[in-house]
Amino acid sequence: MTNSALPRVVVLTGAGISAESGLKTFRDNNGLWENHRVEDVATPEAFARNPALVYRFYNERRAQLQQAEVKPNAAHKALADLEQQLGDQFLLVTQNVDNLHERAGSERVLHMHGELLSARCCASGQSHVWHDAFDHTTGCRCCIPAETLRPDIVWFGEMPLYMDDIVQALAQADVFIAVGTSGQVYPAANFVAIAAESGARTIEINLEPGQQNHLFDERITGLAGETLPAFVS
Ligand code: BV8
Repeated sequence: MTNSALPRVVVLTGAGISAESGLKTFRDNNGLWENHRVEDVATPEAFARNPALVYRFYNERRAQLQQAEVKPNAAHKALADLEQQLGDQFLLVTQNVDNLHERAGSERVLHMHGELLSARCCASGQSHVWHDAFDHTTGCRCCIPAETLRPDIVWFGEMPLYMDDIVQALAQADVFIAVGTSGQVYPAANFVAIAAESGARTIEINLEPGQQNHLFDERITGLAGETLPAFVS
């Protein structure tokens, strides 16, 4: 990104922004799923050990995301409106793998932890739209054989996506806002420190103080669906 286009407002979202849309967060259910810690299911080792379990984990979350009642909420819409107002002075980075930001109208969303509705070919690294018939025995009808198909997700121990762009934007930001994240997962948890280091005004919008709350200049506590629209209006 050239300096002139560098965004002045960088927003990081986490699972909490999608909570009011009906999607579970990671730590509300204690990060447990089928008696497995998420950190134990969302890893390359877990996928190598038991691909069917990992597929089930993501198929369940994809099915939940595609339920009719799961829609973007006012917080997603507030960020889409902010992007409309600020144009390339605005950058949205999300840790979430759902598509609610896009469905709310956000046009440029950096999914640093990948996307639930996308598949990846381990051989080429290419991403493809997820077909529901996928699994580790059938692969993808048109593009990815079973043996190289995986969910297009950044697992624990894997490098998140877009890191160069994100760090460059944080280093130039005037404002950094974290919404609905517990600040427990790195490197996203470090973003507030990078932004603060470069003099940005930092704001945490969360239901409760996150693990990095001491690093923020300001904290707004409450439901993102109420606090964020009020904050950006
Ligand atoms: C990396 C995809 C290095 C999966 C995710 C040991 C081994 C390996 C690595 C590590 C290790 N120890 C530490 C690490 C680093 C590790 C890490 O940080 N671990 C943590 C657990 C300590 N990080 C990594 O592994 C990262 N990679 O370090 O790579 C490297 C270097 C070189 C080369 C190669 C590699 C990769 C991390 C990415 C993992 N993938 N997601 C999936 O989604 O299935 S992380 C996962 O956690 C999700 O993306 C989620 O978004 C993210 C963070 O969680 P939150 O979004 O914050 O959600 P959470 O539930 O925690 O909090 C919700 C918050 O919302 C709460 O505060 C709540 O109060 C609030 N809230 C709730 N409702 C509302 C609300 N707020 C407002 N309104 C509401 N209504």
